[in-house]
Amino acid sequence: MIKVGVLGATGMVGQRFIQMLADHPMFELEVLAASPRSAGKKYKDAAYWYQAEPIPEEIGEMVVVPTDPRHEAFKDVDIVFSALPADLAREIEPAFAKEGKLVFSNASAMRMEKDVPLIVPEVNEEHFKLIEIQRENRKWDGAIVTNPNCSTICLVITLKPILDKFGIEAVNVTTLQAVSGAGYDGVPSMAIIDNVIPYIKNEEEKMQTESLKILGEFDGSEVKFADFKVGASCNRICVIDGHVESIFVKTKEPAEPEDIKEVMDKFDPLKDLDLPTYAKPIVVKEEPDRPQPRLDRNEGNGMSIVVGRIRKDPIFTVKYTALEHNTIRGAAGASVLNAELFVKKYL
Ligand code: 11C
Repeated sequence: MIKVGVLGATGMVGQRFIQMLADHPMFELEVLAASPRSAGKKYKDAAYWYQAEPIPEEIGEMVVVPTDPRHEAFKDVDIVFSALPADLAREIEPAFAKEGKLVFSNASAMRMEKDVPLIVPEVNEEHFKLIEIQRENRKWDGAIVTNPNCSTICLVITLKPILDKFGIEAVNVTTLQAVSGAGYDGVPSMAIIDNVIPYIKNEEEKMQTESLKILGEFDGSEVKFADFKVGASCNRICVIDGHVESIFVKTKEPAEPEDIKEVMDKFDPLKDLDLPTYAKPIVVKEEPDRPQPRLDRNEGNGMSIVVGRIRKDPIFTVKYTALEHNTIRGAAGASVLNAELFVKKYL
């Protein structure tokens, strides 16, 4: 068992990390770290209780420590999962990497750094090789591995089988994003009932740039970004968990909706690795009114993207609707899967 810690353990994504690591066959949850406000308290008294899933009792009794890589609690920890806000992550994650820890981060701070892998295991595991360059550049014994923004993960998983088979010329996506994506600030935003907020700070830029890094090729020294354009339009809606995306794709080679369905259905690149958190990446639904967050967000324990309504588009080649559990597949589950794959194949 590899001993692990969670940074930002009391937040919305931190809680998801804990639920996913509580009884994990590869990782032993050793340290819960959070801000000075929470440090010294039992976890059950420090976290805001928002998630529906319960936290095991023994974890509730653990005492939260500060996010300090030199704190003795981290001595035997090899991996830390980071659910820190971006501004803190930029300062704290490098300090952990410098102290020899492998940081699997959900934060946006380091994602677009040239020597930092931005990984979706089913899509670009070869980008893990950037770690060697990162360690050499930064003189770290540890390393930082990031996962993308939740909306980006949903998009790139569905694009990857299309790109591999037909090539892509252009992508347009409109998102309908759940309030849990906004963290605790999202809870009061339930006041958006009977409303839609057509703006999420930096979200469109992240989707438009992160996607091209992930779908780009690592040439041995750097990632060459994918050569098509992604246009995104992002909206907040009054759903608790589950981001929905309307995706329009113009392919290079001709493709019919049936062809797209077939390549998505067959897409299962890591199925033989027996990774604990892995689930079939894309589940295609035939019913015309699916996917829906309440019915479909827990498909594959929240790790599968559910796709429906694959159909022709008169301007693009095809269009479809995709759903992702944003705090599992789009956040904590993404980091945990990155770590599982890394340990299994690259450590
Ligand atoms: C949202 N996608 O739903 C955001 C939350 O870059 O990891 C995640 C932000 C990020 O508001």
